[in-house]
Amino acid sequence: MSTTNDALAKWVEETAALTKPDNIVWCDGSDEEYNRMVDMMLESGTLLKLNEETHPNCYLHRSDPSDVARVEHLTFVCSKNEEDAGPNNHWMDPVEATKKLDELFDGCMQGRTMYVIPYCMGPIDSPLSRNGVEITDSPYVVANMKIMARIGTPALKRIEKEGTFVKGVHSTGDLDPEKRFIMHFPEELLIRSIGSGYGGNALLGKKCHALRIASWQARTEGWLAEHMLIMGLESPEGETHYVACAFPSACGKTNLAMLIPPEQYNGWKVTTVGDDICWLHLREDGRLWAINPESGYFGVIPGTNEWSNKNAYECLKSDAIFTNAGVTADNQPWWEDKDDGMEPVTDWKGNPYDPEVGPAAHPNSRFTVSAKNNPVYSPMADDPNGVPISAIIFGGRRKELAPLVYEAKDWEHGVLVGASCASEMTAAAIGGAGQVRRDPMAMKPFCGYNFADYFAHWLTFGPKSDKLPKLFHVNWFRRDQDGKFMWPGFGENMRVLAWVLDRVTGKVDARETPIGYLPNVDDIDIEGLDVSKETMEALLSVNVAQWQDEVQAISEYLDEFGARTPQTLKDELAKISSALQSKAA
Ligand code: OXD
Ligand code: MN
Repeated sequence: MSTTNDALAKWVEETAALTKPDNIVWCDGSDEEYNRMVDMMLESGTLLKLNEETHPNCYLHRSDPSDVARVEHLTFVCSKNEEDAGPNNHWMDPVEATKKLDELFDGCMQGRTMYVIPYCMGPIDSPLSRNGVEITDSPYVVANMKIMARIGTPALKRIEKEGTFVKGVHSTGDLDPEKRFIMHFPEELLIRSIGSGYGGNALLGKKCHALRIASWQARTEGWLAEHMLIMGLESPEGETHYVACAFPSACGKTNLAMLIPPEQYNGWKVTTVGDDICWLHLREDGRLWAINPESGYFGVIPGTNEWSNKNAYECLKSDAIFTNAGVTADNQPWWEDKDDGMEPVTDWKGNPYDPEVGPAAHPNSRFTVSAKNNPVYSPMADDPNGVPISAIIFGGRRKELAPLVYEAKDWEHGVLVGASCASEMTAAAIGGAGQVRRDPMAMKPFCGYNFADYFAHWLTFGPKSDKLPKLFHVNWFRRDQDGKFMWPGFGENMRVLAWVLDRVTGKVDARETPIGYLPNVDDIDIEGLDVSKETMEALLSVNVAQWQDEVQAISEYLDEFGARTPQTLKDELAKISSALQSKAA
């Protein structure tokens, strides 16, 4: 196989000349090809077969122990102008970066096969989708890309018709962390990644293309590429609203996207359009329409059980790739809080399991599974038009301060709410777990350009339409004085979503506070929950002194972006500051 697209043919040739593979394979995306990759990896020991009876067609991959998460410190945006990457990104001069990478890529595929994977992010027939081609020397990447994106012949046909595509070159290199780089050249729509096989660093359609490069593309083309789940909420009356939620990595997007409503919401139907990435376009009808560019889930395994996420748990029963899970004596995958009464015998490194040494599954162990495995998969995920979004919900993981839920006063205020999100870091990236950091719109690791310009881009939508989604903020992670979570989370989050929908449809009033509209305490249904009214009052209160400190911290954060910070955000912050001031007085 080859291609009629000259630019693609030439780039593949040039890449092969540099990396010197033994042979080149163009991926057609077929099931046979997937099976061939699996067989090869079983042979080489890259994959291990799991219990065929309990987990048909499931495999375990154990990564190099140094290669288990995204590496933000080794991830660069190499725009021509450093200011365009902004203080939110590591930057390297593109000439210097190219020189460094050319040396590392030189001959790196000797003795290996080079795979060329044409892919399409989004439904093949959607004008909102975008094309890419990943070149890789990893069969693990080919197999995972097959699950995560629409790859192969249909994507290549689309590329040949449209001409444009994002280029991504990936090599696992020798997995030496000293020679690991994930580099983005947005002006060239180019990604070069070496030294890691981990999903976020190696499946280039995902974070590198669909977020970092796409966010840049989206700005120039007038749309938004966001780190958001997309879910459908259908009421018993048959009215469906779609909401998009931006939470940082490993903060429960997959769980929320597949939520099973508690008993008193019988008759409600939740469906998943996407669990991680959302591309938003403003249409002639004045609404923001969303597609999920992916076709699979690359989810965090630990904590997934029948109660926390039954739908994900079901997804994992067949046709899944597990990366860095533990294993039971009868060769079933195992992880912390699986709660199935089984015991692991082997840990994620392949050593005999010893709780004194560490967990059985790595805290950032992952599953890769087709979205079609999800019992509540929304067929709208394949609709070329996407879905209209009624509400966008920002959030983070914060022990204190941020209430359970609040609504922004308008679009401009909502952009400030998104821009000032902060969250405790998780195991999804190497370093810093537990530390609170600003994570605007959950895009800190993923925005491919200067955050100040990104905020300004968000603000441009405000004047364009009066039918934009309402903007909200949630925090499922508040803790009490004993460190215990105050809100049960998981399926019970439906109670908060119900309030959000009531606000969208104008069915319920709210209290105006300096930080936004908060629910009246009785408007969040807590029937059947072990949560007291006092706890709800605490979850739905605004601590004026703490918020005054927060406003100061947000102001300092916005100043980090210098003159590029939109004045509108500063004005919005000043309004909050003076409202807090009058409360304090
Ligand atoms: C992910 C992440 O894998 O955000 O989705 O790290
Ligand atoms: Mn993510």
